[in-house]
Amino acid sequence: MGQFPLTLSRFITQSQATHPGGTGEFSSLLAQIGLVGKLIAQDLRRAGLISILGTTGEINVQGEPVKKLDEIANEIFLKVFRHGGLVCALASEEMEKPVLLPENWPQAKYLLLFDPLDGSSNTDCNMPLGAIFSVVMAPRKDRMPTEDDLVRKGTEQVAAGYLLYGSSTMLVYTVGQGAHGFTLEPEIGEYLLSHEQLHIPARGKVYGVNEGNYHKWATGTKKYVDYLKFQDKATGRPYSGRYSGCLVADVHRILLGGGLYLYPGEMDRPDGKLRLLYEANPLAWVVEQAGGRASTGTMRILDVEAKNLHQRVPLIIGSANDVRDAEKFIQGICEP
Ligand code: AFP
Repeated sequence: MGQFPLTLSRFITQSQATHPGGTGEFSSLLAQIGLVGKLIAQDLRRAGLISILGTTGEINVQGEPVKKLDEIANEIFLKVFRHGGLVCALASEEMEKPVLLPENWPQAKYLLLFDPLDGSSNTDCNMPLGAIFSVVMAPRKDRMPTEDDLVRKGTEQVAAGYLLYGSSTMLVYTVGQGAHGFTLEPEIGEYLLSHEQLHIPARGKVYGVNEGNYHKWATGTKKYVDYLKFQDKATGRPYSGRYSGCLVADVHRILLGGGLYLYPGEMDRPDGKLRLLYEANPLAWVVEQAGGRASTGTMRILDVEAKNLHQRVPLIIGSANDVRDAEKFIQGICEP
């Protein structure tokens, strides 16, 4: 009989055993993320049948219409972590202000930032969706964390990753020892190790970007995307365009097969659309841990100074050599 695949909790326990001082708390924290994933996936599977598609009529802090499923997913994160006892403050892309959990303090030492439902325009058409999470430590033991304590640089993350709701549900995470992927086995309700030590190829043949925004891009970005489409067998061009409207799904494809995803700055939106704390930082860390690169076009994402909870940032992420090429075009160092 073949070897039975490792479950998420067993994999984390084994990894922790190699780290003196490991308390087992990460194992519980990631198990709670896994539980969130199961609960949200369950709702998504039946969404068309139980009147939870469409919008709530509200506009969120990002100025976007709130989908019913955005709200449901956000509530699931809050419920699971409020009762989980490991987190004492949470911030979400969907909420203007963080939720502080004094009832979990001082024993809870983690702070959680999350995008509860990434790609929510995909909800009504049965396309992939995701969730993204980032964990940092509460900086002080002598007082409850404040909003400012959640606003941290990407290099300060202690765990990060995403849930992908596609043809299967996956959890991909890093705690700084590589990036690993688990697939939910629905029959037994367990996440099983399916992608150990992910490694992104140094170069790919796929690019993902919303080209409808082409006219708003800076010249360097336009030149780079034109370059990707230009035929040149020696450098493997043209690249194939793949864009789902769900960052998690697009980055996951690139993590497995190489290439790059871009959400660049635009004329009227120089920092682009994506959020530093809920989207760019956690995905940047996962991709770097898999050997890739994540950049604003001019600097490493993980080194960007975080100034506020809902800060936006241009994101170019994927295979190291592809991202380097994009940086050269954006910085005007390279011409086609
Ligand atoms: P939501 O998380 O608000 O649904 O936004 C999705 C997203 O942040 C990311 O998942 C997509 O790649 C990107 O926005 C799509 O944006 P455009 O519709 O502007 O291409």
